[in-house]
Amino acid sequence: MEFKGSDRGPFVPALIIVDMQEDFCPPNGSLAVQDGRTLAPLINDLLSQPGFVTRIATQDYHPADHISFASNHPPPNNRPFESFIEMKNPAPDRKTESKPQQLWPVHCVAGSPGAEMIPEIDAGRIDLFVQKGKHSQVEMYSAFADAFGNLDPAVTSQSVNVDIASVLEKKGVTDVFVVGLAGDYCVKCTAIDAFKAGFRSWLIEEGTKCVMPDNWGKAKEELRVAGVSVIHADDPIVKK
Ligand code: VGL
Ligand code: ZN
Repeated sequence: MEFKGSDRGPFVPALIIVDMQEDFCPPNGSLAVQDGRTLAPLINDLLSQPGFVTRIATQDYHPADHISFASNHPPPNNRPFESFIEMKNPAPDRKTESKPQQLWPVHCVAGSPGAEMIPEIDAGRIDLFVQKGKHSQVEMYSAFADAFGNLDPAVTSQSVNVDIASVLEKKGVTDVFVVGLAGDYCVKCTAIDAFKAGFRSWLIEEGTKCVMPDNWGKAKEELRVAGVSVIHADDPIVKK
């Protein structure tokens, strides 16, 4: 892969495919994103491009008692998609900090069929699977950090199986390309945190779909303000 610009220094790209899992896809996913499965051909095309120094897939990977599952909370404030509960920072020195957490249907329970990658994705080309959201008491949309932005491995090692920023740094990655599900949650947060971690961050618009499609305009603005470039699949930078 080649960058068609000039004077930007080294270009060492990585691909991050976010949460292309059964529970996020029709027809049977418990948190299905409309047309989520239709992203597979474009993602496989990206996977087949030779330029990426690493190809990483993330998986939402929750314990059954995860704080984001509506059914783990008492009524009346336990309506999936609608209710929010107060979530505490799991960092020992930040326990007084809390923030509202949206509730979801049970999804992507570790080891369950819903947590599996969809078989349409060419998993043989994926170098590393990042499993996130493993800590029962905290949400983790981004593959880089939990909902409180915790980066200390002493805290995050309970939420995620690998420190993705270190993996990318060791490979000399300069640029991260992000696709997958869902554009308004895990894809957005992962792309923003990639930029925060010091990588140029590119989100390929045709490579994502939103839980709530009406959210995409607002999400794109948040991404832009946060330093992420939302680009198209046929832009020169993603062409071989
Ligand atoms: C996601 C909601 C809850 C996502 C994960 O992958 O975008 N959304 N958990
Ligand atoms: Zn989740």
